[in-house]
Amino acid sequence: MNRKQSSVLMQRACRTIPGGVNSPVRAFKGVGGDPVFFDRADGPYLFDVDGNHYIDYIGSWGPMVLGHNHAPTITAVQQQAAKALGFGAPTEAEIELAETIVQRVPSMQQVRMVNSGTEATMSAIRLARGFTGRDLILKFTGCYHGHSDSLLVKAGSGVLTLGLPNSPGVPADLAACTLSLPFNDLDAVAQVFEQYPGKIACIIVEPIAGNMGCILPKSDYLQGLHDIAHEDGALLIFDEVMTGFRVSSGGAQTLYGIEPDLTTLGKIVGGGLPVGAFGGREDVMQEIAPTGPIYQAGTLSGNPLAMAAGLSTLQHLTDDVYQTIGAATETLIDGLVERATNAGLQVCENRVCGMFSLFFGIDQANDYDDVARSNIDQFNAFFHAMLNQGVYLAPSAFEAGFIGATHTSEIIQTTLDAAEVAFSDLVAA
Ligand code: KE4
Repeated sequence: MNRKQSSVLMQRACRTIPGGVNSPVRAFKGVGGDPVFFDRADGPYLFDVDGNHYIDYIGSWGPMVLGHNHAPTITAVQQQAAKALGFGAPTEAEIELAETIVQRVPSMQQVRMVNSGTEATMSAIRLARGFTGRDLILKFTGCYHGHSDSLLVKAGSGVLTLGLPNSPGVPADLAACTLSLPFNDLDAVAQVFEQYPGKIACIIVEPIAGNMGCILPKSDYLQGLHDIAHEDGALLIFDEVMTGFRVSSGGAQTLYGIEPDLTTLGKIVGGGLPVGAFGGREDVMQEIAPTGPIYQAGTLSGNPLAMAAGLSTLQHLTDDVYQTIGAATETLIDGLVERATNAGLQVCENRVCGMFSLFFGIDQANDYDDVARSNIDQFNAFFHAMLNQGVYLAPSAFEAGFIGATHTSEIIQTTLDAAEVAFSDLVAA
């Protein structure tokens, strides 16, 4: 597949942008080779600058759950753009999106809009520390919550992809306030709360991890986190930036029936435009300025274009759409496992409505250590074999894949046909 123009653009980009990208995981460092530069997208398809097209399993890292170029959403943004791009003042659209969020996510009694998932989690952490008067926070190895200082400790996603244990530039004193434990290990959580009684402000967790590959919580895990945190007076924060409005209309918390104290959102809630949000218990949210002393702000927070895109997306995410996406997820993953196994490859997978990961060379993936043991070279070879057949997967074994409403049965079948070729190439190599 000829991607010469992408390579030319990458060389040009590197002259003015570090690594040629505005977010590290796009740089293909994990899988090797030059990233693909895209020109346009439609439904499940991406079209690159060399005229190639690909079935898209990233969807802008989650937001494009209705498919690219979703007509009502494009129209909503165009109509708002014709009125104003922004005010720096309140609008009714912000209320409409807030009302929609709290209606769909019952634990979120109040919500504040921000401009990214990072801002959402950074703000939620500050709120938890201010509300509890405690400094320590607990996260889990391989979970990624954006790039704010306190959360770049044993993080996932691009930090894992680039093999960075932590990030330079985070003061040691601040990093020391972040405790990190293996995901899915409830005993370790109980022990750390015994070790630091009354000191931990919050637990922040991806209820379904998506930044060390897709990792599902063990059956009692989330309830255990909830109970241990509350027994000690700590808050439970569900980082649903990835799972929010993806795995169900109310996110992972609705799927598992757990009510966190705070929830962070991003990606889908902005319909592809820059939006994050954090919210939860009203008594906690009231501590945020201007009603409370804990400061948080943003020039473009609640931007009307972004509100229009987010509102349209949520309004079109009906129960039927989730059923369609769920069925497509099952068909794709069952088909991938069947074909890989028939080719003689050892694979395992984790899947949930609209989100999945395929792992090579291991028989289970329950935490970061499992994924670290997987055959990354085989994943990378699979990635490129699929890319060269017009299927665009996440360019890292430590990411999740995303399925949207426009991944029809024909699209899934085309993907499975490409995978059959890719698996046989792997075995033949
Ligand atoms: P952003 O600041 O990138 O909008 O959101 C950070 C974030 C927070 N929490 C979770 C659970 C997330 O998955 C993310 C961001 N996800 C990555 C994909 N693994 C974004 C892709 C990128 O970094 O370019």
